[in-house]
Parts: sequence; structure tokens; C-alpha cells
Amino acid sequence: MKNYSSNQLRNLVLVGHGGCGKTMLADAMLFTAKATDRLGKVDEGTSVLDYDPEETKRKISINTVVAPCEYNSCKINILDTPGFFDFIGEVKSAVKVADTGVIVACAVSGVEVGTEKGWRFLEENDVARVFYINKMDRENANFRKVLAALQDKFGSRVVPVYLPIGEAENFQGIVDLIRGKAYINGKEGEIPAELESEAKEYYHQLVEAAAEADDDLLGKYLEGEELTPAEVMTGFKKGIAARLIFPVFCGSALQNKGIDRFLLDITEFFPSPLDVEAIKVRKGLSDEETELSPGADGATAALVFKTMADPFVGKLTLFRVYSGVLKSDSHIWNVTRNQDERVGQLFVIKGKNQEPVSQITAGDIGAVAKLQYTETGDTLCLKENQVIIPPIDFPQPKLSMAVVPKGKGDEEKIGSGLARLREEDPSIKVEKDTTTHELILSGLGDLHLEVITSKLQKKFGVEVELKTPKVPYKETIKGTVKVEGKHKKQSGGRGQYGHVWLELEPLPTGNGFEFVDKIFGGAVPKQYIPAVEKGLRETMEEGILAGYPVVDIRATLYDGSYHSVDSSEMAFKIAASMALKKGFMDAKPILLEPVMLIEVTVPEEFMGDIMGDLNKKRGRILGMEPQDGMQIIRAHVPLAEVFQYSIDLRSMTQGRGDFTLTFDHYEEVPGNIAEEVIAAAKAE
Ligand SMILES: Nc1nc2c(ncn2[C@@H]2O[C@H](COP(=O)(O)OP(=O)(O)OP(=O)(O)O)[C@@H](O)[C@H]2O)c(=O)[nH]1
Ligand SMILES: [Mg+2]
Repeated sequence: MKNYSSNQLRNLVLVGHGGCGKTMLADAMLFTAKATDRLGKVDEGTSVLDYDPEETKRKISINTVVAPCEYNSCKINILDTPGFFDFIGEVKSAVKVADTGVIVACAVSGVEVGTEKGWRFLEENDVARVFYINKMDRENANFRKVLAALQDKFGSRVVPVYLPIGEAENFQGIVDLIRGKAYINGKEGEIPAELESEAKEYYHQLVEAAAEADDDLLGKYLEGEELTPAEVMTGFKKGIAARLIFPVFCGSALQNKGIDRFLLDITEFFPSPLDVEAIKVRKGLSDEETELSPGADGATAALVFKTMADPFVGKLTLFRVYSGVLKSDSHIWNVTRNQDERVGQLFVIKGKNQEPVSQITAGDIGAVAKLQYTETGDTLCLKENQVIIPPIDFPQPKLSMAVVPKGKGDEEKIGSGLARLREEDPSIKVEKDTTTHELILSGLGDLHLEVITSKLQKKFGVEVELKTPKVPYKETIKGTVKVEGKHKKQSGGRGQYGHVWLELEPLPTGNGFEFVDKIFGGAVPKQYIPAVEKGLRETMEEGILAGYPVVDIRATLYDGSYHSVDSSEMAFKIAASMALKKGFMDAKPILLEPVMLIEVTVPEEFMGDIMGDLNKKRGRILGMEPQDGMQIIRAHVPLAEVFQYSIDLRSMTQGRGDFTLTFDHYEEVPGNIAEEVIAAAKAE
């Protein structure tokens, strides 16, 4: 691959609803630009982008894959992202390093949830946006209907630049409204008569939009002068970069129709890294903001947006250079980790392959193997010119499951395997629950977790099962009692003797355990008192009611007796434990359960359903408030009821809703439910 200067680069991210044809479009672009010698197809498992076995098996994209192609003296870096919501983490990191987002929509299904989400991610990152109405060849394809829906949803700055010639089985090619020509099978022709008046009307819309993007043009336009085609193109290009125009293209990826024109327009009209606003960075470790100079002559700065475990080269770090040049066989400063990294051979990524290159220039995307300290989200820069590029905002995990090994002794392999997989995917979380001792894997949805376990098996050779986690209940008391514990064995040889009187009282929530020694006159000798406390603590940890840890009690040791020969630490430990077990059951024991603060964000129309469902889940609504056209509902809800909430919410809102869950406090489990939990614990 040749060296390209920054103004010859185009970084494109393809986003959109699952199955709208992003990957097929990317494959068609690669083939048309001769980056591949045959047209890869998702359905046939030959896609250059969906190459991961997890992807070919399911026929969906799971990872963001980078593939470049060369067209019209430009290098176009295509970032193909997954549409399935479980893999939104991949979309977020890809959007971060793109200069233009291509929101792909299906010509039959039109605007879907994934279309809206794609728009939102791009908007949040101030990325230029264009639409691509794909599948024009499909039965019931309807360009005008989808266009109207896009304009309805995203505003009047959504303007068509192509019109389809024919639809569904009659789809042949496109009318290029800017150039006023028709293109069928790579051949230029005149606009078909039946599309002429429509083409004229849309051209006027384009002229108006282009004029608004440039003050000089606007002046001319308002004075009634006609803009030349070259001026319209200039304004159009500016308008895209400035997010004033959101043009709509169309075609058929599967039939590879219209793709050549689209590639050309990418090179002519889409912003290069030099045409977009310079990104704001923090200077060194200070709070001072500065801007990166986007050209090759700036001080080197790059953002790591992805980490992959490649079977051949090992850990592969993918980055975009924002300023300056990164060279093979050099050193770079990782400012996030405060470490010097030795940089070996640099690569450009082409789907599953890598091609060695001597350098990566400002605006381009590259990769390097075997960095020692670097993780996704880190900034690489010069030690003498330290800057921090705002890191990627990865989504919080939404669904937690307990990982149970199928084979014995696999725990260690599972732990290290999951740690490696987390390096590749920062939207998963792995932790050990200190109460239930389960290994908890959290991700964005059930498919996400399924893919992780499948990788665990293929890459690390361990089979696991996912189970609903246990609820980390706790036990405590509501009443106060005085109780005696006596451990006495005096049959032959040396006996055992320990005897205590305890008072047990409840403490306010969160106070754990308090042990008070009120022994006067040596009823229990000093040397045995630590044993009493130890006996109590051990019993509390094991649980009394249902095997869950006991919390929030005070135990006061106020009396007892001893035997000068038979008493021992062990005997007092046992006596204390006996007293606690008995007294606990007499002191109105209860179970506590974790109660979460849930914040559900949904479109207005789902409010009723969400609140009804939360009520059914023993939730207590705390309040609601509108935000950015959505409603936020806050509630307290027991953890036991919301393990599957991500699945429930998705089905209630078709994926439009979102939520966060944070631990809030422990609360008494209602009687009937507590009985079930206790019965289940006894059965186990
Ligand atoms: N008829 C028709 N089918 C298409 C076209 N483009 C893609 N498809 C089909 O649509 C299905 C989904 O295509 P993909 O390219 O995998 O869609 P995607 O958007 O990448 O899907 P995800 O990665 O799962 O979000 C496949 O069966 C494709 O063959 C097209 O232009 N016309
Ligand atoms: Mg795909």
C-alpha cells in the first residue's frame, strides 16, 4: 500500500440496524475498489469483514473490522461495525476514530432502532453523517418512503444526492443529482425522462443546502445568481464536514450497483482528517485544553481504539494517529500508563490480514504488535509533548451471569482467559462475589455473554456454563435476647469446658459486627475472650438462618464460667458459637437482600409499561424526569428481580430503552419470599 498524505485519507464508519447490509456494503466497496478479487458475501461465509468463526457461524458481525481500499488517489479506511445491540462497545470505539459516519438503512425496513442509535453515537462525537439506503434491489424496496422517514426523524437537512433508477427487481442504477447524470453498470447517460422533474426539484434543495454551508455562496444565492456546478460541489463538501448537510445515497450492495459512484463521491465530498475540526485534548496531566494540529508535521499523538488477540502475532493494538507520524522501530510514550513503549513493526489492517508498513501518518489507522503496557483507550504521544485524547466512553455492562466451570480445576484457566478477553472487549466485567463466592461475568446482553463463553472454549479450551447468579443475601436480627452457651464434655481423659452468657442486639444497617467484653471478676478468663469473639465471627460468616453471612449485630459477653483443667480456647469458641446459633433464632431473625437503584431511560410512550413492570418486580418508583426527549424513571428494586432486566427492557421497548443499575442498600426480604429462600437453602 502506498503512502498517502492526510488529505488523501477518508475514515468511514458504517453503522446501522442489525442486518441492514453494512458488511455487504463494505465487501462491495472493497471489491469495486479492487482491494479484493472477488465479492465477499456474508451469507456464503466469504466476507472479508465477518471472518471471525463466531461471525460466520451466526451470520452477523460481532467485531469492528478495519479494511482499507484505494480509489481515485485516496485511501478509504472502512470500519464495519456490528448492528446487534450487544456489541455497541465496538460501535462506540469505531465512531471515535472516524471522520464520516455512514448510516446504512434498508430500503424496505427504513428507519429502525439501530438507525437512530447510529445517528446518536455519531452526533455525540460530532462526526459528519451521511445515509446509505441499501438493498434497493429487494422486493418492496421504496426509496421515497425511506427518505421521507429519514427526513421526518433527522430533519430537513437530510437531502438526497442519488435517486434510484427503478426499484426492487427493476433497480438498475442511480441518478447523480449533483452531476445531473444517470449511471447504470458503470456507464454514464442522461437522466431518464420520468425522473427529470423530480431530479430538478431535488437539485434545487441541494443548491440551497450547499449555499447555506458557505457565506460567499449564500450571498450569491440570495442575490438570485445561479451557482455553478463546481460551487455547488464546494458548498456540498463543506456542508457535510460541518454537519449542515446529511446527504442520502442509495444502491444495492448485494448486486454491487451504484457502489462505484459512491466510492467516487466518498473521495470527492467526504471530509479528510484535515477537513474536520481539530480534536480537543488535555495538555499533559493538567486540565489545560489544547487542540491537536491535524497534519503530519504536528507532534505525534495517537489514540488506541481497539486491542485484538491475533493467533499469529499475539496482542495487536489498533490506533489512529491524530497528529504527526508514528514510525516502525521507534519509541512512543504511553501517557495514560506513564510508560515508554517500544514500537516494532507497524501494520495496516486489512480484515484478518496485516500488511507491514514503515509508518502511519496523521489521520491514518494502523496497528502494532506486542505493546507491553498499552490498553484500549490509551493515548500514545511524545514524552516531550504529552497530551491526553479523551478516552472512549464504553457502555456499562447490563447483564450479569455466574460462570460455572464444567470441568474440575478449570478455575484458573477461566480467570486468565476472561482477563485476556476483557483486554479485547472493555464492555465486559469479571469479578468474584465476596458473599456468594461466584465468578460473575457481566456484559451487554445474552448474546454478548454467549460469544464470550464460546471464545473461552475455542481460545482457552475451557467449557463453562452460565447461570443466574445467586443473590448475596445477608442475615440479621430484629430483637434483643440474652442467651447461654455451654460446651461441656467430661467423660474420661481431659474434658472440655466453656460457658458464656451473651446479649445479642440488632445494630443499624451497615454496622457489621460489634463485640463487647463486659466480664468482671474473671468469670471468663482473659485468655479465652479472643476465642469467644473468634467463635462468633466464624459462625456469623457461615450463616445461621439460610447459610448467608450475619451482619449488623452487637454481641455482649457479660457472664460465664470456666474449669481450671478442662477449659480451652476451643471449648470457649464452641460455647460462643452455640450461644449465637440459639440466640439468633430467638431474636426475630430476618433475611436482607440487596436493593438496587435503577435508572431506566425510555421514550415517553413506554413509561406506563416500564412502571407497571417495575411494580411487578417489587420496585418502588422514586421519581421521573424528562431528558433529551426521553423519560428517566428512577426506582429502588431488589437485585433478585432484575438479573434479566436487560432482556426484559429490550423486549418491552424493542431496544429503545436503556438503564443503569447500582447497588443502593440492603433491606428486609418480605416473609413469603424469605421462606422460599430459607427452604431452598435447607434443601441444598
Ligand atoms: N437483497 C439484498 N440483500 C442484501 C443487500 N445487502 C445485504 N443484504 C443481505 O442482508 C443480510 C445482512 O447483510 P449484512 O451485510 O450481514 O448486514 P449487516 O448490517 O452487516 O449486519 P450486522 O453486522 O449483523 O449488523 C445478508 O443476508 C445479506 O446478503 C442488498 O443490497 N440487497
Ligand atoms: Mg455486519
